[in-house]
Amino acid sequence: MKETLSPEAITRNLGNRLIGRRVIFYPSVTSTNELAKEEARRGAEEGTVVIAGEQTGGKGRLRRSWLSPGGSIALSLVLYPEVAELPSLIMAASLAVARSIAAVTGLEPRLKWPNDVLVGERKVSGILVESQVRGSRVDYAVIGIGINVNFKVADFPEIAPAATSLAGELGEKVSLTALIRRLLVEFEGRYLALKAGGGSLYEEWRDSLSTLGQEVRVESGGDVQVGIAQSVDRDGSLLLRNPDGSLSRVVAGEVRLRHQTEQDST
Ligand code: BT5
Repeated sequence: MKETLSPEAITRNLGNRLIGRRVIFYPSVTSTNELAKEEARRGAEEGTVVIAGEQTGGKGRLRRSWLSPGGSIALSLVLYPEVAELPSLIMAASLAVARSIAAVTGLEPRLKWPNDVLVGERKVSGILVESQVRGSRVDYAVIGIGINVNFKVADFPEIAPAATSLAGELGEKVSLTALIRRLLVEFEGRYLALKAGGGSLYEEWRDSLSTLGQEVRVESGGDVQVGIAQSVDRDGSLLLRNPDGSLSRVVAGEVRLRHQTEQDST
């Protein structure tokens, strides 16, 4: 049976101080990030969550699109962080996604730099952080999270080769409400720790990245680099060991493991 989401079922006895005190649900929207940005511009309280049953114009990074049919989780969080906290938002969000999936399903997701959550080698979730910054002031930041939960990726040939869903992995449906609740709790813990100056977020994120130690091909702004993904910095950038032994820093980009690239080209 199809699960109908309700803000009451998500917020009831959640126990959070900030995240999800207010939940707004729409059956169908273009993009929850767009609605969350409108909420932020209107001064919505911090921690407001916009959730959709499906998105018709879901967005990825770099003007790519994100598919969110019914059975997905598509939600966006409204936050008002400090500038120095911005790079940590993707860390807090990706860890919260991975840990909530693990807690609710028993699967063991891994993180792929910079913003993917994988089960096995396939993408199960993507995260899009958008912020408006003026000088040293952040007007708002919106964290958009998409998770493939109860739909068949085989029905969407454009993503099927590299994507998976939780139900597809488990062979049974997962409660959207339970996963969203756990996600909000996992995120709040990390966000409040970040605000309090807690330092373990970066280490936890770094240690969960399956990309590190691998030979990778990085595409960034039309530029392609090949090397070993050596580590990540506290600001979230990737440190790449080049074939000549030097290190370069990649701030944003697309990473492919070399062996996958080779498979693609055959
Ligand atoms: C992302 O972009 O992974 C960020 C996705 C963020 C989606 C959330 S949903 C709630 C909120 N509202 C929005 O409008 N967006 C956020 P990127 O790394 O650029 O990956 C996009 C690429 O992933 C696409 O070009 C496809 O190849 C692939 N893709 C699209 N939909 C997918 C899906 N459902 N599962 C796996 N891969 C997908």
